[in-house]
Amino acid sequence: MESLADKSLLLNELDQPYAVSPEAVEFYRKNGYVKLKHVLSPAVLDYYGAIITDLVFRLNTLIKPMEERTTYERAFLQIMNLWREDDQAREFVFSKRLAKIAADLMEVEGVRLYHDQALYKEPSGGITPWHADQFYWPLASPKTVTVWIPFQETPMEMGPLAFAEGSQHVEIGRDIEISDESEQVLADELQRQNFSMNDTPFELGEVSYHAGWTFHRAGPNRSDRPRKVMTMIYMDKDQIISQPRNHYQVADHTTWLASLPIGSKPQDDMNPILYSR
Ligand SMILES: O=C(O)CCC(=O)C(=O)O
Repeated sequence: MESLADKSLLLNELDQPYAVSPEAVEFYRKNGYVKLKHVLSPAVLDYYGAIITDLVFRLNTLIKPMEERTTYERAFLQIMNLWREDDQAREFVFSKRLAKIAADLMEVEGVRLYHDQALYKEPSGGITPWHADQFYWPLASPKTVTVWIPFQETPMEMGPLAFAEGSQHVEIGRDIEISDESEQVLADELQRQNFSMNDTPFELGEVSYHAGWTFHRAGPNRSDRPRKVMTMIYMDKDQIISQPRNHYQVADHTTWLASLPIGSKPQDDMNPILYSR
């Protein structure tokens, strides 16, 4: 059990700004992602990792054996909007430190939460196929970014997140959902267009931020431990809801944007502003 003093240290860390260097902003603008070290301490990762892990295993409903799952289901357990389930998960998701980094990288005045999601790749979990997230989102501008936070050091055998550098600038494969087909078609196309790939381990405390249109994937989890990851998806606070272009976007409009009118801004109830300058 944390003492009150220890807990306030953790909360303070989640609130304090992290210095994003001009080089990191430039790297993100060019490559559509950036990996940043020493963003969260082992104490914060330990404490909130335990809370989020507990929620994941309590709320998870995907219990079929691996052999009976689709490629998507083999990739991870996916539990969404934990901030609405638990006050301590909300403390983590509402971290100003993490939200300000998102605003700094996107070079915007402030960010709203689109939603959060825990992505736990179980031991023997499969690949996360190549994809770009914004395919799923009825959002007008490309000013969206996901922070990917591993709760443990993540060596290659656990399936760290990998990125096709600069792929947010090209309009390939923007109509393909996560699937065996996306893995095949996008791997071929990204290679044909000579995109270099960053596929490297994550140290403890290191996180990545990737833009909504940046292509990314992850390898399988060959270790005997779950790859525990929490993510938050942020959008420019002035983001506008666009006409859904596929059935996933229709569902997202209802689930994450409260079915607000097309052309309007998301609202605080479902999509709170987490940082504003
Ligand atoms: O964690 C993974 O394997 C995939 C993560 C991902 O696709 C995302 O956060 O957008």
